[in-house]
Amino acid sequence: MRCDKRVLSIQSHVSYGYVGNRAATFPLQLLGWEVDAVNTVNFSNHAGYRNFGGTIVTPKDLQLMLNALKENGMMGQNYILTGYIPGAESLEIVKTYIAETKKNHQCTYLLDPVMGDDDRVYVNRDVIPVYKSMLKLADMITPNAFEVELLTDIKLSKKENVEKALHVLHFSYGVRYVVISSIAFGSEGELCTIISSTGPKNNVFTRILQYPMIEGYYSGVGDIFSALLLAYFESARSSTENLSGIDMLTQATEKTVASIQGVLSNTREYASKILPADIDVDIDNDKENRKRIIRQRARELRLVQSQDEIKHPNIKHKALNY
Ligand code: PXL
Repeated sequence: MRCDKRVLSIQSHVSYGYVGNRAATFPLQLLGWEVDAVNTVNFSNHAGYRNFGGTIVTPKDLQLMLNALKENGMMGQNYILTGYIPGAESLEIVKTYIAETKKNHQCTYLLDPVMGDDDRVYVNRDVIPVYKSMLKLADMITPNAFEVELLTDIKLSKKENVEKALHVLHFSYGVRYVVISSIAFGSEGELCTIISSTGPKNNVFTRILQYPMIEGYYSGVGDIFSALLLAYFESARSSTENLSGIDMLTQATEKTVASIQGVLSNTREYASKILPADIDVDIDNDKENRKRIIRQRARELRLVQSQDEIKHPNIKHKALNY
């Protein structure tokens, strides 16, 4: 029997902290999902720390894992989520696997094209054309503004350009649900903008949600964003409310933003307590290095401590027509 809430999640693994599958799995399980996690890297901590150890899963090993899932009849998930996959060869393997799965049974694919942020690419650039070729397989995508620019070659500096880029994603690539997870328009630097848009089968409907920018950079936020969007989207889709596509996507986006604000608020509160206390970092006595590590560690998301915020998001910011 197929489970309605079962997701294959292909992302990174870290031992310490929360990015990739470590950011996605716990919130999804908390919301009642079975998560079949395939790890693309096996690192000590995220790459934002100066020092990290571990290995990238080789394309061969990734292929072996996916082959075994197939041979054992373990490909019946009704959702697939992909995130940090840092090389083109592995991404091609994932693409082939998803194409086969989608031929085999009805399944919704959320592609988060994790490539970079703030004009900085943090994967191998050879993934860009592969992601472009995967868009036709995707039902939903959650790029940030920089990733939209990489996928569409359109700079998102102005409002008209956002519409142009959405047009390319919906019509040239055929993606039905697009959520741009963060845009900072020049003069509105204080506000963070999220765009949710549906097409192309019906007309394009686009909504905009804005909230005050939360200062500081927290790794893994994009990864919980896509995981929660998937979960809240499915709960909107399976609800008895009979919502339209854009209303399902909007409800999911509003809940996702609310949850993440809760997680970030708990994280900031914790960081403000531990930073002055100079927690026990048992490392060499290079003072600057020690301080940097403490700051990084203080910014690890407080997921385990934010279960209420994830289960019962308190929506404060509503989306409007664009
Ligand atoms: O959140 C993106 C991400 C995923 N996986 C790894 C990372 C990062 C960002 O730093 O280092 C391993």
